Amino acid sequence: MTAHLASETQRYLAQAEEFGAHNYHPLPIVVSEAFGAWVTDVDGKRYLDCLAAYSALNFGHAHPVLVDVAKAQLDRLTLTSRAFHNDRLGPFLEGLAKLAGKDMVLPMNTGAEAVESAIKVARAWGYRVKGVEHDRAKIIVANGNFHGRTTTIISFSDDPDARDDFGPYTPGFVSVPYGDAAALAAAIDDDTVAVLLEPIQGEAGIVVPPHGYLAEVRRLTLDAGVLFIADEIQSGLGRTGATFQCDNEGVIPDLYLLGKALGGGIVPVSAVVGDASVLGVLRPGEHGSTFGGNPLAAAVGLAVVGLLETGDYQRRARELGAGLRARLDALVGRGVVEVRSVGLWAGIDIAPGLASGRRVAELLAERGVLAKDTHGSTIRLAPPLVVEADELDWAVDQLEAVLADLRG
Ligand code: IF1
Repeated sequence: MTAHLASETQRYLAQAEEFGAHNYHPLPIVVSEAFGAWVTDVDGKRYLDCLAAYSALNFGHAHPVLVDVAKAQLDRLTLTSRAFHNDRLGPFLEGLAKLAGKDMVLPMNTGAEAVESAIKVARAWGYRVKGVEHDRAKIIVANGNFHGRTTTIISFSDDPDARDDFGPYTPGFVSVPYGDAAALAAAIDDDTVAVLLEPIQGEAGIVVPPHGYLAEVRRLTLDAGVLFIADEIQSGLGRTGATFQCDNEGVIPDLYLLGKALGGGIVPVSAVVGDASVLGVLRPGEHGSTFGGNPLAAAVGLAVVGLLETGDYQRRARELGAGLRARLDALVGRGVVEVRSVGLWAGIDIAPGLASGRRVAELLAERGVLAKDTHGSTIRLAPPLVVEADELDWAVDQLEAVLADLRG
């Protein structure tokens, strides 16, 4: 299988196979360095990165501003725990809160931690503010969701790969069809404390709900006294041409869940961002994290906020995304059955029977384009927002050629 690969790559593949848990099936590419939208493997081959670590690299690999901030902080202070204050956390919390137009930030590390934190906050808010009977809180989620890999989060997943054999499962979640506001309305009852949704479902294949769905969810949750929690961990921070995908729908959730690109592709940084009326329910000692809000993460996170405040990355995603979408639409009927995209985030459904998404990703890699398949036959494109128009054109040229070869 790997005989055709260069020797350096083969060596690393064998090492990972022998010593690593087999919870992934990566493409046989061993990246050793990267800058901007391009990565280089151990054998010197260059690839255009059209995955951007699932949108954790919105600002590209080794963004100079972010690397400089990280390097400076490494020589000053990297960790204190939250037993003490540090001089980087406050500026980050204020900057992020103001970027989101909210009062308060709960800093964590991974996206799943932000989701888990929001579940705890929503439940505590339900009992302490809304007056829901203890241990009866319910949170409405959507079919096809992906919010992380912890046991509570996979308890409300409907993906067998994500949840099978990991029970017993955490109760208190109700799943409804994504995009169906009437179904969501019918699921709300007196024990409902929150609705948790991805504004666009990423892992499901960049599933964009009908325009107006999120606004209707916001109206329903406001009317019912239920929190609206938007998981913008993948859709947020410039990816869809706005600071948050909720902005594109004119919606302000009670809580934004952020992660991935918040750490600039350098350190894990996540956060729950919301109003004091919600996040203020937490009391000292009720929640925390060893690394949450550490000075290195906060320094990088504040620099990321600075990049987003320019609006440049959101504009690039909008403008470049329009050109990308036009190119991809031209592939429909030529090996592609459907394209979904917002900003620089696209899901491309390959014609059934032509090839699996995995096979298309392998063939794209041979041509120097890194992309990821999802759910069988969808290819995701999510390049860093620093990508150039001609590079995107070149990437679509490679996809066009792969499809032409497959169609024979
Ligand atoms: C893997 C998927 C994407 C996320 C949303 C929370 C999290 C994620 C909307 C949790 C994380 C990552 C996880 C990573 C691959 C990637 C992924 F394929 F798994 F589903 F993006 F679609 N909310 N998504 O997308 O954040 O704890 O990972 O920091 O598990 O392989 P995390």
